[in-house]
Amino acid sequence: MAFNYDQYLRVDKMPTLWCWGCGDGVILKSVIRAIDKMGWDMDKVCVVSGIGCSGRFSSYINCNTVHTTHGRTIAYATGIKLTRPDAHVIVVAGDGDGLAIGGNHTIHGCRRNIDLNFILINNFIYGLTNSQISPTTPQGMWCVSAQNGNIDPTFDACKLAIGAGASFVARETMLDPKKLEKVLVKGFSHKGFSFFDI
Ligand SMILES: Cc1ncc(C[n+]2csc(CCOP(=O)(O)OP(=O)(O)O)c2C)c(N)n1
Ligand code: SF4
Ligand SMILES: [Mg+2]
Repeated sequence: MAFNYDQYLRVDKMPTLWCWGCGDGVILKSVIRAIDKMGWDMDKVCVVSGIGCSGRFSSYINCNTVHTTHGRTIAYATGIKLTRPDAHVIVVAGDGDGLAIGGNHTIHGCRRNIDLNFILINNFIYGLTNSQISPTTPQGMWCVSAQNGNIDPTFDACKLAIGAGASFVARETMLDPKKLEKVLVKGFSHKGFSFFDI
């Protein structure tokens, strides 16, 4: 039987604002299937997202949601987890949000190893603002803010998370949604800071 996504989505918000073919929708569906596998009550799930195309995540999933300020997802999520330890808190941030403006917060979220699930939607670019370089933009790649190609070395988000003390670190692509779902279930089952570089 086909999986019924509707019960997990705010169908009144459809269609999404994401471009046709954007991976964000694939990640959203994988997260929903992983939540379903976990058997979590959606009244106990809280999704905290930042600003960017990835930030739209909290608009479409039908649970407790907070669409926060750019780069400050972990501060909000930490407060929520401290006041509601029974909640399953999922943070969604872009590579710009989580590694540039919010990089400092990401480091200390990993270090504190709070029981949060941090999903970095790493599309190697500032998507929403029309493609400026981010810390993960491949070297040499053309961007609106690097017309002759990005001169900066590329940042490895997983190495950062491991070094900072996250106790679960995984990298998976949205090109393999079934595998992504399994990795999400593994991280969601982990107690401590789960870092997903997707
Ligand atoms: C404090 C602040 N600075 C800058 C911006 C402008 N801004 C909005 S989204 C964004 C970057 C988005 O890139 P990323 O986090 O990678 O998300 P994506 O759109 O790629 O999912 C920026 C710089 C903002 N909204 N707030
Ligand atoms: S600009 Fe990029 S990240 Fe944003 S919705 Fe379109 S394809 Fe997705
Ligand atoms: Mg991005």
